Amino acid sequence: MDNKISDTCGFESPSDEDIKRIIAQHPCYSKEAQHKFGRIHLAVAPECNIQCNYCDRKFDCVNESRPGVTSKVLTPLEAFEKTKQVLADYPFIKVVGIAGPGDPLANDETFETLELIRNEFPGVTLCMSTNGLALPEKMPDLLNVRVNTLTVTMNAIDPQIESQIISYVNYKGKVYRGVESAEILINNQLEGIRLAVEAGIAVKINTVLVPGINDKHIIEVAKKINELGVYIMNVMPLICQAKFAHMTPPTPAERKAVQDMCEPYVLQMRHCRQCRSDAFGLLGQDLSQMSEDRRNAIKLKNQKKIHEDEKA
Ligand code: CLF
Ligand code: SF4
Repeated sequence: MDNKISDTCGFESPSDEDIKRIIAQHPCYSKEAQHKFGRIHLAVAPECNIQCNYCDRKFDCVNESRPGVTSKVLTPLEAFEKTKQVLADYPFIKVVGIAGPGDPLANDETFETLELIRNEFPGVTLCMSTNGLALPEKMPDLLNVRVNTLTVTMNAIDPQIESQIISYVNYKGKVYRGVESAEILINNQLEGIRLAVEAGIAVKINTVLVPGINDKHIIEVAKKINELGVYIMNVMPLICQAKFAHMTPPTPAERKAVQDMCEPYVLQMRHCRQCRSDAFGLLGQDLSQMSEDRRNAIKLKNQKKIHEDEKA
């Protein structure tokens, strides 16, 4: 029998109880949790190893984050200091995520940052969002820092369709284009997802709905990820920029129709806010975009609540 990857690197898979608790406190994995628990994104990963046709590299990774504002890239130490401060000020933040502005797995700083945070905060949920190209080879590193929740952006399982969405992949020092690049990406995504599920990581798939290209195909992605044991799927509307600047984004009704079609196969996330790669706070209440006064008011309100809870 094949060794599991978790066996080969001494990783202990979380118990079912741990996974349930992690999901219940994760604002993206649980509809209910979004109102109670927050996340902080650390923008430590500027480089990317693929080129999506809807991505303008001046901005955040559109596979997970809303583009339009360039995030300030932090060093691992700056990110660590920021995390310490934010977790102390806003204890309802339970998840620390890395989602760009490029691909986390194409940047060594991702793991330097996660290691600092894991050592200081062993109980925090570590989250990451990736295009999945480097996932199989980086899986030991993910397990080493104990990433708990992982998002892979997967827009197609058919290389012909995927090749219309990406321009190239840069894999092991070589640039691939066309169907060949799509085959490499899809194979690595599927293998990476398989390894992550096997190791007990709760996996989410983001799929960008690109009208006229993958709209009728997304149901095949849903069927496949159901087989692989993925927990939840997030169908995101295309943001039209770069090579796809001339296209028309899906309407909310078109997106809902795709979500409804996929729901029988895999749980659908319908509350995504396409947040920035440096966002923190509750989804839809991004503290990074608020004035100091407003942030302080929220901080005080929370401190008061904690004080009251302690007295009760
Ligand atoms: Fe961040 Fe993504 Fe983790 Fe959530 S976001 S890395 S899974 S902690 Fe959430 Fe934001 Fe949507 Fe992402 S609302 S863009 S799905
Ligand atoms: Fe852009 Fe993200 Fe695609 Fe990389 S993975 S090209 S950063 S959208």
